[in-house]
Amino acid sequence: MTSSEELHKRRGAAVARGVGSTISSYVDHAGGGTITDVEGRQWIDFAAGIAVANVGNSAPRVVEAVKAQVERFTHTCFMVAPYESYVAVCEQLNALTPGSFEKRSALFNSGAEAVENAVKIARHATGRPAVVVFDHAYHGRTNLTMALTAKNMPYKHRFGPFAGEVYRVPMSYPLRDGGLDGATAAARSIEMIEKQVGAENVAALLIEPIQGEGGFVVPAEGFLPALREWATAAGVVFVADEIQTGFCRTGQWFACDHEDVVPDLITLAKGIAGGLPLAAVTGRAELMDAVHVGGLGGTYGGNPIACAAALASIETMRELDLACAAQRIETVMAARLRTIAERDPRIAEVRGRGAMLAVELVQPGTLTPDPAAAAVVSAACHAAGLLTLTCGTYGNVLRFLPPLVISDDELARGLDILDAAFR
Ligand code: PLZ
Repeated sequence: MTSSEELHKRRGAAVARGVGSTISSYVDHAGGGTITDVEGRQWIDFAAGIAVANVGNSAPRVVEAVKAQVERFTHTCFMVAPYESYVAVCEQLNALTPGSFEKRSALFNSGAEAVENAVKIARHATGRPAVVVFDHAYHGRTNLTMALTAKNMPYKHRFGPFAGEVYRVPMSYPLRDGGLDGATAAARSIEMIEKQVGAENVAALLIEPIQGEGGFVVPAEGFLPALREWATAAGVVFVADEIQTGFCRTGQWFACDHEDVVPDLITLAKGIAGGLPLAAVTGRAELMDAVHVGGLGGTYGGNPIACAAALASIETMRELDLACAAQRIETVMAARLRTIAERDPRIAEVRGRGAMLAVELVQPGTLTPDPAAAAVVSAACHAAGLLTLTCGTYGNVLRFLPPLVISDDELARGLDILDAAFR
C-alpha cells in the first residue's frame, strides 16, 4: 500500500494548497469511533468528520441502503425524473424538526447551499432584503455564506467583495460578555438591528443555536427565545442553522429543542446522511411554498444515494437512541474535562451540550486567548492517537465531536490521551 508520506508528496503536486488537513496521515478505513490509516496506525475519533459521522463511519444500515440504491439507480435528477426517497426524507425532516405546524423541505448538497437557499426563501417570502447574523457565526464558504460568516482568516481573506445586505450583531457569549443574561444580550442585539437596519427591512435572522466553528459558544439561557419572540413580532423569518448541532449531536434531535425554540426555517446537513453529501431547508409551509415552481433546485440536490443514506441514518438514530447516547457521552466527557480544568489554569471554561463539548484556553488568570496552547495540546493528542479539532474566532478552543456510536472503551481511552496531552 502507498505510504502516507508518499501520498503527501503526491498530494503536494496534485491538490490545491488552499485545501488543508488536520493530520498528515491518510485514511485506509474507519468505523465506530476509530480511524485507521494506511500504515495501520489508529486514531480515536473525536471529530466525526466535523460532526458528520453521528451514526459512525460505515454504519451497517447506511452501507446496506447505499449498496441497494447504487444497484437500482445512481441519479436521474429529482427536477427531471423524481423518486420516492427524496419525498420520504422530506417527510422525515418535517416530522422530526421543531414545530407542529405544516412544513415543507427542499434538499441540497452542502450546508452552505442550504443556508443560501434559506436566505433565498426568506427574502422571496418577505420581499425584504436584509439578513441579520451574529459575531463568531459560521455559515459556509460560498460568496453569500462567506458574507454571513464572521471570521476573516482563513475563510474570507482576499476572497471579497462579498454579498450585500448582511448585518452583524453581538452574540451572547457568557465567558466574554461579562456573563450578560440572555434577555439583556438579546435586547442589545435587537436594539442594534432596529437602529441600524430597521426591522421592516429584515428578511431573516440567522443563528446557530450553539455556534460551531465560532467556538462552541452556548448563548445564555433566554437569548434564543427572546430573539425568537422579537422575530415573530417583527415579521422576520427566524432561521436556525443546525448544520453542526443537528441530528442528536447535542443530546436532542436538534439544539433548538433544549429551550423549546421553534424556528421558521431550519438548515440541516452534516449528520443527516451518515457521511454522504446531503443538506436541507425545512420549515413553515407558507414560507417554503411561497417560491414559484422551478425557483429552487440543483442538479444533485437530494441525490438518491444520499437520500437512501439519510433514511438509513435517521432510522439508526431512532433505533439506537443516539440523542440519549449523546447525553451519556456528555456525562462522561464533561466530568473528565472539568477534572482537567480544575488543575489546569489555562482552561477558562468547559462548555457545550451533548457530544458537542469544548474547552476554551486562555493565558492563566486572564481572558486573553491562547491559540498556541490549543495547538500544542492538539498536536500532542494527534501524536498519541486521538483526533481532535480546534475552533473559535481566536483559534483557542479545543472541541470534541465523537461519533455518537463511540464505545465506552474508545471514549475512555480518548479522554486518557487528552488528559495526558494537557499534562
Ligand atoms: N453552517 C453551522 O458548521 C460547516 C466547516 C468546515 P458545508 N462547518 C464545517 C470548513 O472549514 O469548511 C457549517 C456549519 C454551520 C454551515 C456550514 C457549512 O456547511 O457543508 O461545509 O457547506
